[in-house]
Amino acid sequence: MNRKAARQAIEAVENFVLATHVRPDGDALGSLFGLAKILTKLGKQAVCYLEEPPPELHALLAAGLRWETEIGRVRAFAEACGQNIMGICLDCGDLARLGENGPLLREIKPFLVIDHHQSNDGFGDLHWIEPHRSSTGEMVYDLAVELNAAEDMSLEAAECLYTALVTDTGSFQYDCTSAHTFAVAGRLLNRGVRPAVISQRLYNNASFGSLQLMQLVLSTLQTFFDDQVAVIQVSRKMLETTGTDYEDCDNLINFPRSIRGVRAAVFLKERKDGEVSVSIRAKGDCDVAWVTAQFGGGGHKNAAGCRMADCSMEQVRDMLLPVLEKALAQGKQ
Ligand SMILES: [Mn+2]
Repeated sequence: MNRKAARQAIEAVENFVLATHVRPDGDALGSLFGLAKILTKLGKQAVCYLEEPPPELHALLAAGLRWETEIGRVRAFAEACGQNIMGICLDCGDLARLGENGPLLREIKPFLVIDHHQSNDGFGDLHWIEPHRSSTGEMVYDLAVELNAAEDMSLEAAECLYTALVTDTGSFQYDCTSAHTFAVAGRLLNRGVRPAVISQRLYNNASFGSLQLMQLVLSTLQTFFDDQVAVIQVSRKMLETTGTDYEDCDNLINFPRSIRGVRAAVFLKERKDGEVSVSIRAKGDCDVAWVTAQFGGGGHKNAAGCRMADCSMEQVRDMLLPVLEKALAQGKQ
Protein backbone atom coordinates (compact mmCIF):
# COMPACT_ATOMS: atom_id res chain seq x y z
CA MET A 1 0.00 0.00 0.00
CA ASN A 2 1.14 3.58 -0.54
CA ARG A 3 0.67 6.63 1.61
CA LYS A 4 -2.56 7.61 -0.17
CA ALA A 5 -4.09 4.31 0.87
CA ALA A 6 -2.69 4.76 4.38
CA ARG A 7 -4.31 8.20 4.51
CA GLN A 8 -7.67 6.83 3.34
CA ALA A 9 -7.57 4.10 5.97
CA ILE A 10 -6.72 6.64 8.69
CA GLU A 11 -9.43 9.07 7.58
CA ALA A 12 -12.04 6.33 7.91
CA VAL A 13 -11.68 6.02 11.70
CA GLU A 14 -11.63 8.34 14.71
CA ASN A 15 -9.68 6.34 17.31
CA PHE A 16 -6.14 4.97 17.27
CA VAL A 17 -3.82 2.84 19.32
CA LEU A 18 -0.23 3.57 18.35
CA ALA A 19 2.76 1.40 19.20
CA THR A 20 6.42 1.00 18.37
CA HIS A 21 9.27 -1.40 19.03
CA VAL A 22 10.68 -2.24 22.47
CA ARG A 23 13.71 -0.28 23.67
CA PRO A 24 12.55 2.56 21.42
CA ASP A 25 15.04 5.01 19.89
CA GLY A 26 14.50 8.57 18.69
CA ASP A 27 12.87 7.46 15.43
CA ALA A 28 10.53 5.05 17.18
CA LEU A 29 9.38 7.58 19.79
CA GLY A 30 9.57 10.60 17.48
CA SER A 31 7.37 8.98 14.84
CA LEU A 32 5.02 7.50 17.48
CA PHE A 33 4.44 10.71 19.42
CA GLY A 34 4.63 12.87 16.28
CA LEU A 35 1.83 10.90 14.62
CA ALA A 36 -0.20 10.92 17.85
CA LYS A 37 0.05 14.73 17.95
CA ILE A 38 -0.90 15.04 14.28
CA LEU A 39 -3.94 12.78 14.73
CA THR A 40 -5.00 14.60 17.90
CA LYS A 41 -4.84 17.95 16.10
CA LEU A 42 -7.11 16.47 13.43
CA GLY A 43 -9.68 15.88 16.18
CA LYS A 44 -9.03 12.16 16.50
CA GLN A 45 -8.21 10.23 19.67
CA ALA A 46 -4.85 8.51 20.00
CA VAL A 47 -3.50 6.30 22.78
CA CYS A 48 0.17 5.32 22.63
CA TYR A 49 1.19 1.97 24.07
CA LEU A 50 4.72 1.51 25.41
CA GLU A 51 6.10 -1.49 27.25
CA GLU A 52 7.95 0.89 29.59
CA PRO A 53 7.73 4.64 30.21
CA PRO A 54 9.65 6.60 27.56
CA PRO A 55 13.37 6.97 28.37
CA GLU A 56 14.28 10.24 30.04
CA LEU A 57 16.06 11.56 26.96
CA HIS A 58 12.87 11.46 24.90
CA ALA A 59 10.26 11.82 27.63
CA LEU A 60 9.36 15.41 26.75
CA LEU A 61 8.26 14.32 23.27
CA ALA A 62 5.27 12.68 24.96
CA ALA A 63 4.04 15.91 26.58
CA GLY A 64 0.29 16.35 26.33
CA LEU A 65 -0.34 12.87 24.97
CA ARG A 66 -2.05 9.85 26.48
CA TRP A 67 0.40 6.98 26.74
CA GLU A 68 -0.08 3.72 28.60
CA THR A 69 2.16 0.90 29.74
CA GLU A 70 -0.82 -1.19 30.92
CA ILE A 71 -2.04 -3.31 28.04
CA GLY A 72 -5.36 -3.82 29.88
CA ARG A 73 -6.13 -0.10 29.70
CA VAL A 74 -5.26 -0.03 26.00
CA ARG A 75 -7.55 -2.95 25.31
CA ALA A 76 -10.35 -1.35 27.32
CA PHE A 77 -9.99 1.80 25.19
CA ALA A 78 -10.00 -0.26 22.00
CA GLU A 79 -13.07 -2.23 23.05
CA ALA A 80 -14.97 0.95 23.96
CA CYS A 81 -14.31 2.23 20.42
CA GLY A 82 -16.02 -0.77 18.80
CA GLN A 83 -15.36 -0.82 15.05
CA ASN A 84 -14.22 2.79 14.99
CA ILE A 85 -10.57 2.07 15.72
CA MET A 86 -7.27 1.29 14.09
CA GLY A 87 -3.95 0.03 15.43
CA ILE A 88 -0.84 1.64 13.96
CA CYS A 89 2.63 0.25 14.51
CA LEU A 90 5.60 2.49 13.71
CA ASP A 91 9.25 1.69 12.97
CA CYS A 92 8.87 -1.97 13.89
CA GLY A 93 9.95 -4.77 11.54
CA ASP A 94 8.16 -7.74 13.10
CA LEU A 95 5.63 -8.66 15.77
CA ALA A 96 8.26 -9.93 18.22
CA ARG A 97 9.85 -6.47 18.41
CA LEU A 98 6.55 -5.06 19.67
CA GLY A 99 7.27 -6.87 22.92
CA GLU A 100 5.36 -9.44 24.92
CA ASN A 101 2.01 -7.72 24.35
CA GLY A 102 2.50 -7.57 20.59
CA PRO A 103 -0.05 -10.37 19.90
CA LEU A 104 -2.71 -8.52 21.97
CA LEU A 105 -2.03 -5.24 20.16
CA ARG A 106 -2.19 -7.08 16.86
CA GLU A 107 -5.81 -8.05 17.63
CA ILE A 108 -6.83 -4.43 17.07
CA LYS A 109 -8.16 -4.34 13.53
CA PRO A 110 -7.28 -3.03 11.09
CA PHE A 111 -3.64 -3.00 12.10
CA LEU A 112 -1.51 -0.69 9.95
CA VAL A 113 2.28 -1.03 9.83
CA ILE A 114 4.31 2.04 8.85
CA ASP A 115 7.98 1.24 8.62
CA HIS A 116 11.27 1.61 6.75
CA HIS A 117 13.04 -1.61 7.74
CA GLN A 118 14.24 -3.74 4.83
CA SER A 119 13.58 -6.79 6.97
CA ASN A 120 9.91 -5.93 7.70
CA ASP A 121 7.99 -9.18 7.42
CA GLY A 122 4.59 -7.61 6.69
CA PHE A 123 2.90 -8.63 9.94
CA GLY A 124 -0.01 -6.15 9.81
CA ASP A 125 -3.39 -6.12 8.03
CA LEU A 126 -2.26 -3.04 6.10
CA HIS A 127 1.34 -2.11 5.33
CA TRP A 128 3.06 1.00 4.16
CA ILE A 129 6.72 0.04 4.05
CA GLU A 130 9.43 1.97 2.21
CA PRO A 131 12.90 0.62 2.98
CA HIS A 132 14.70 3.42 1.13
CA ARG A 133 13.38 6.00 3.63
CA SER A 134 15.77 7.57 6.15
CA SER A 135 13.38 7.15 9.04
CA THR A 136 9.81 6.39 9.96
CA GLY A 137 9.58 10.04 11.03
CA GLU A 138 10.18 11.10 7.41
CA MET A 139 7.28 8.86 6.32
CA VAL A 140 5.02 10.30 9.02
CA TYR A 141 5.75 13.79 7.70
CA ASP A 142 4.66 12.73 4.20
CA LEU A 143 1.56 11.18 5.71
CA ALA A 144 0.85 14.53 7.38
CA VAL A 145 1.07 16.17 3.93
CA GLU A 146 -1.48 13.64 2.65
CA LEU A 147 -3.72 14.34 5.64
CA ASN A 148 -3.47 18.10 5.01
CA ALA A 149 -1.86 18.42 8.43
CA ALA A 150 1.65 19.55 7.46
CA GLU A 151 1.14 23.25 6.77
CA ASP A 152 -0.13 23.98 10.27
CA MET A 153 1.75 21.24 12.11
CA SER A 154 2.37 22.15 15.76
CA LEU A 155 5.93 22.87 16.87
CA GLU A 156 5.63 19.94 19.30
CA ALA A 157 4.80 17.49 16.51
CA ALA A 158 7.52 18.94 14.28
CA GLU A 159 10.09 18.48 17.07
CA CYS A 160 9.10 14.82 17.38
CA LEU A 161 9.59 14.22 13.65
CA TYR A 162 12.84 16.20 13.55
CA THR A 163 14.18 14.09 16.45
CA ALA A 164 13.26 10.99 14.43
CA LEU A 165 15.12 12.25 11.35
CA VAL A 166 18.24 13.33 13.23
CA THR A 167 18.45 10.07 15.17
CA ASP A 168 18.05 7.64 12.28
CA THR A 169 20.30 9.56 9.86
CA GLY A 170 23.10 10.04 12.41
CA SER A 171 22.59 13.81 12.10
CA PHE A 172 22.11 13.61 8.31
CA GLN A 173 25.33 11.67 7.80
CA TYR A 174 24.20 8.15 6.85
CA ASP A 175 23.61 6.84 3.35
CA CYS A 176 19.85 6.77 3.92
CA THR A 177 19.83 10.60 4.00
CA SER A 178 18.19 11.81 0.77
CA ALA A 179 17.34 15.17 -0.77
CA HIS A 180 13.83 14.49 0.42
CA THR A 181 15.10 13.99 4.00
CA PHE A 182 16.61 17.47 3.89
CA ALA A 183 13.43 18.87 2.32
CA VAL A 184 11.37 17.43 5.16
CA ALA A 185 13.88 18.75 7.72
CA GLY A 186 13.60 22.18 6.10
CA ARG A 187 9.82 22.15 6.37
CA LEU A 188 10.06 21.11 10.02
CA LEU A 189 12.34 24.11 10.61
CA ASN A 190 9.66 26.26 8.97
CA ARG A 191 7.30 25.01 11.68
CA GLY A 192 9.67 26.45 14.29
CA VAL A 193 12.07 23.60 15.07
CA ARG A 194 15.50 24.86 16.15
CA PRO A 195 18.18 22.28 15.27
CA ALA A 196 20.56 23.53 17.97
CA VAL A 197 17.92 22.96 20.66
CA ILE A 198 17.30 19.39 19.54
CA SER A 199 21.03 18.65 19.15
CA GLN A 200 21.73 20.11 22.57
CA ARG A 201 19.19 17.73 24.08
CA LEU A 202 20.31 14.69 22.09
CA TYR A 203 24.08 15.11 22.11
CA ASN A 204 25.21 17.56 24.84
CA ASN A 205 23.33 15.96 27.65
CA ALA A 206 25.68 13.25 28.93
CA SER A 207 26.04 12.13 32.53
CA PHE A 208 29.42 11.68 34.21
CA GLY A 209 28.77 7.94 34.52
CA SER A 210 28.15 7.62 30.80
CA LEU A 211 31.65 9.01 30.12
CA GLN A 212 33.14 6.55 32.60
CA LEU A 213 31.24 3.82 30.78
CA MET A 214 32.66 5.05 27.50
CA GLN A 215 36.19 4.69 28.94
CA LEU A 216 35.53 1.08 29.92
CA VAL A 217 33.81 0.12 26.67
CA LEU A 218 36.49 1.69 24.46
CA SER A 219 39.16 -0.22 26.40
CA THR A 220 37.68 -3.43 24.93
CA LEU A 221 38.29 -2.33 21.32
CA GLN A 222 39.67 -5.04 19.04
CA THR A 223 40.11 -5.02 15.29
CA PHE A 224 40.18 -7.87 12.76
CA PHE A 225 40.82 -8.48 9.05
CA ASP A 226 43.39 -5.70 8.59
CA ASP A 227 41.34 -3.34 10.74
CA GLN A 228 38.23 -3.67 8.56
CA VAL A 229 36.15 -4.96 11.47
CA ALA A 230 36.18 -3.28 14.89
CA VAL A 231 34.52 -4.84 17.93
CA ILE A 232 33.62 -3.33 21.30
CA GLN A 233 31.84 -4.91 24.24
CA VAL A 234 29.86 -3.88 27.28
CA SER A 235 29.43 -6.17 30.28
CA ARG A 236 26.78 -5.92 32.95
CA LYS A 237 29.57 -5.26 35.44
CA MET A 238 30.63 -2.13 33.53
CA LEU A 239 27.08 -0.81 33.78
CA GLU A 240 26.92 -1.60 37.49
CA THR A 241 30.29 0.02 38.25
CA THR A 242 29.39 3.24 36.48
CA GLY A 243 25.74 3.38 37.52
CA THR A 244 24.60 3.43 33.91
CA ASP A 245 22.12 1.58 31.73
CA TYR A 246 22.03 0.12 28.22
CA GLU A 247 20.57 3.44 27.04
CA ASP A 248 23.92 5.06 27.85
CA CYS A 249 25.59 2.74 25.33
CA ASP A 250 23.43 3.75 22.40
CA ASN A 251 25.93 5.91 20.54
CA LEU A 252 29.18 4.19 21.49
CA ILE A 253 29.18 2.11 18.31
CA ASN A 254 29.98 5.29 16.40
CA PHE A 255 33.53 5.22 17.81
CA PRO A 256 34.68 1.92 16.26
CA ARG A 257 32.72 2.88 13.17
CA SER A 258 34.71 6.11 12.93
CA ILE A 259 38.08 4.36 12.56
CA ARG A 260 39.69 4.86 9.16
CA GLY A 261 39.36 1.72 7.03
CA VAL A 262 36.76 0.07 9.25
CA ARG A 263 33.92 -1.34 7.14
CA ALA A 264 31.90 -2.96 9.93
CA ALA A 265 31.68 -1.99 13.59
CA VAL A 266 30.30 -4.53 16.05
CA PHE A 267 28.94 -3.81 19.52
CA LEU A 268 28.36 -6.80 21.81
CA LYS A 269 26.18 -6.24 24.85
CA GLU A 270 25.93 -8.73 27.68
CA ARG A 271 22.27 -9.01 28.67
CA LYS A 272 20.71 -10.88 31.56
CA ASP A 273 20.58 -14.69 31.55
CA GLY A 274 23.60 -15.29 29.34
CA GLU A 275 22.07 -13.50 26.38
CA VAL A 276 24.22 -11.32 24.14
CA SER A 277 22.80 -8.68 21.84
CA VAL A 278 24.74 -7.70 18.73
CA SER A 279 24.58 -4.40 16.86
CA ILE A 280 26.52 -3.98 13.63
CA ARG A 281 27.02 -0.76 11.67
CA ALA A 282 28.61 -0.82 8.24
CA LYS A 283 30.28 1.83 6.17
CA GLY A 284 29.99 1.60 2.40
CA ASP A 285 29.19 -1.69 0.74
CA CYS A 286 29.00 -4.42 3.37
CA ASP A 287 25.59 -5.98 3.93
CA VAL A 288 25.39 -6.48 7.68
CA ALA A 289 21.64 -7.28 7.56
CA TRP A 290 22.74 -10.45 5.76
CA VAL A 291 25.19 -11.17 8.60
CA THR A 292 22.62 -10.81 11.38
CA ALA A 293 20.03 -12.74 9.35
CA GLN A 294 22.32 -15.80 9.64
CA PHE A 295 21.67 -15.58 13.39
CA GLY A 296 17.94 -14.87 13.24
CA GLY A 297 18.27 -11.07 13.37
CA GLY A 298 17.30 -8.26 11.03
CA GLY A 299 17.81 -4.63 10.12
CA HIS A 300 19.11 -2.56 7.25
CA LYS A 301 22.09 -3.16 4.97
CA ASN A 302 24.14 -0.67 7.01
CA ALA A 303 22.66 -1.15 10.46
CA ALA A 304 21.52 -4.49 11.80
CA GLY A 305 21.29 -6.55 14.95
CA CYS A 306 20.53 -9.91 16.51
CA ARG A 307 20.46 -11.67 19.87
CA MET A 308 22.09 -14.91 20.92
CA ALA A 309 21.28 -17.01 23.96
CA ASP A 310 23.57 -19.09 26.19
CA CYS A 311 26.78 -17.58 24.89
CA SER A 312 29.60 -15.46 26.23
CA MET A 313 30.50 -12.31 24.32
CA GLU A 314 33.74 -13.96 23.19
CA GLN A 315 31.82 -16.92 21.76
CA VAL A 316 29.44 -14.60 19.94
CA ARG A 317 32.37 -12.63 18.50
CA ASP A 318 34.02 -15.84 17.30
CA MET A 319 30.78 -16.95 15.59
CA LEU A 320 30.28 -13.59 13.92
CA LEU A 321 33.77 -13.05 12.56
CA PRO A 322 33.77 -15.69 9.79
CA VAL A 323 30.34 -14.51 8.62
CA LEU A 324 31.52 -10.92 8.62
CA GLU A 325 34.56 -11.96 6.61
CA LYS A 326 32.21 -13.35 3.93
CA ALA A 327 30.14 -10.16 3.93
CA LEU A 328 33.29 -8.09 3.50
CA ALA A 329 34.35 -10.25 0.55
CA GLN A 330 30.89 -9.96 -1.06
CA GLY A 331 30.73 -6.18 -0.75
CA LYS A 332 32.73 -3.82 -2.89
CA GLN A 333 35.41 -2.01 -0.99
MN1 LIG B 1 13.81 3.85 12.26
